[in-house]
Amino acid sequence: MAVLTDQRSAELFEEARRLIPGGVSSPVRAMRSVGRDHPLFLARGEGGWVWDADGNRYVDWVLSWGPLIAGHAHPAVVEAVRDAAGRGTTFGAPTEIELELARAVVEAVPSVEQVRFVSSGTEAAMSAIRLARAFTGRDRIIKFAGGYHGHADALLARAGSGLATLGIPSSPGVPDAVVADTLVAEYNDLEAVRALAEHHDDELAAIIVEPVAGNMGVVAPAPGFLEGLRTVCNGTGAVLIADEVITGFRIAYGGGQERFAFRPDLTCLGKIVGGGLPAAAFGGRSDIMGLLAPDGDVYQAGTLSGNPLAMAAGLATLRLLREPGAYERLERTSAALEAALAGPGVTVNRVGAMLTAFHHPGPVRSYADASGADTARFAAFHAHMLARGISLAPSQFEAAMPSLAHTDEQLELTAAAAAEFAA
Ligand code: KE4
Repeated sequence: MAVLTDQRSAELFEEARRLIPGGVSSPVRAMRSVGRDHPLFLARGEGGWVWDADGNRYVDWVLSWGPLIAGHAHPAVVEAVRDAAGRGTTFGAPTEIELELARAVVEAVPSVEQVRFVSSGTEAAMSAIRLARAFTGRDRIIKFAGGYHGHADALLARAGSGLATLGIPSSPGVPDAVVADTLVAEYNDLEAVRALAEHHDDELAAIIVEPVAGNMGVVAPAPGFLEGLRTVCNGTGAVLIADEVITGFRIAYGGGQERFAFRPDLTCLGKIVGGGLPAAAFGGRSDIMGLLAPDGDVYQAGTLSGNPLAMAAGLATLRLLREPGAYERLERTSAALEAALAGPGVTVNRVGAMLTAFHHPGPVRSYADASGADTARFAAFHAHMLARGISLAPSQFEAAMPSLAHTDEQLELTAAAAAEFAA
């Protein structure tokens, strides 16, 4: 399945870059970190397949960065969205279908007693941080270097130096003052978190963590790390926020908090919960969620929050995940992909249906480890695979997202293409 030409993508990109900054609506799509001078424009997807604007077919392991755990254009999801659209696309009012998805989320995610819908993971994380600050009356938050929680100002911080490790902006346009209360620690370094918490004790509002890091590439929590964060929060009165935008419904139906049996106070969800349409959510303890307007004074709002089409897509997707054998199928496909991508000089980190093939001798147990990956060799691997019709995330620091739709044929094609690179 060789790629014939990408002329149409190149032509579309020439116009796109004039009308849209960088030609894309989200930076990583530009495919610059794998050395391409233009991205592929995609036109159609079906199951684990995707076609680009030139008609080339690829096995798609990106699947829109995680929402499509049922694959592209799953008939049940398409039918649910089509049916909902026929009754109106948005009302700006509460709807029964929104309540149905809220019920499903509360039933699925162990720590979530109440939930509110938003339109992106960024909104979910931003709202959870505001809520934690209101609940505690404190301002300082701890995030982890290499952790990504969307592009809200307070979360676009990278590590400063020294114990204070006060955040410094990781993007122009983010005022120093906004990240002055964002502390940055190393993922899996529980001692560093304990020291920060001791140093900032009664100023600490929250710790926000991905139960499995997915934005430095996949890095699993060290044994005791998540429980240790729970203990730190219990000791300081800070709110523990689990950012399950990737892990939610993916590594278990109840997400990382089910798989690793830890209990956050608030949880952010995205991607899968919207079934491929713009929806995300944040939820948790009702004594915290109850501070939200209109019951409480913490303001948070959204025109399209709880959009009925996105609710329909989310519900249809969760129904597919509740079918008997769904997670066993995901595990089989993910283990097979792990084996397909393994090879000399490659360390594959996998937790359930999220994995990264680091071009790195290994082990990769931290952001510092991940940062040592050979990104040039990864870029060559990515190009090699793309030329053979296999689409991997165009960054060494992202995750492959196996789905219920991927087939043995697609796994075999992937393994064969990867083996050629290693040869
Ligand atoms: P969105 O605002 O992109 O819906 O969600 C932000 C977000 C929050 N939390 C986690 C753990 C996330 O991974 C994300 C977004 N993920 C990236 C890829 N890893 C989205 C891709 C993109 O930025 O284009």
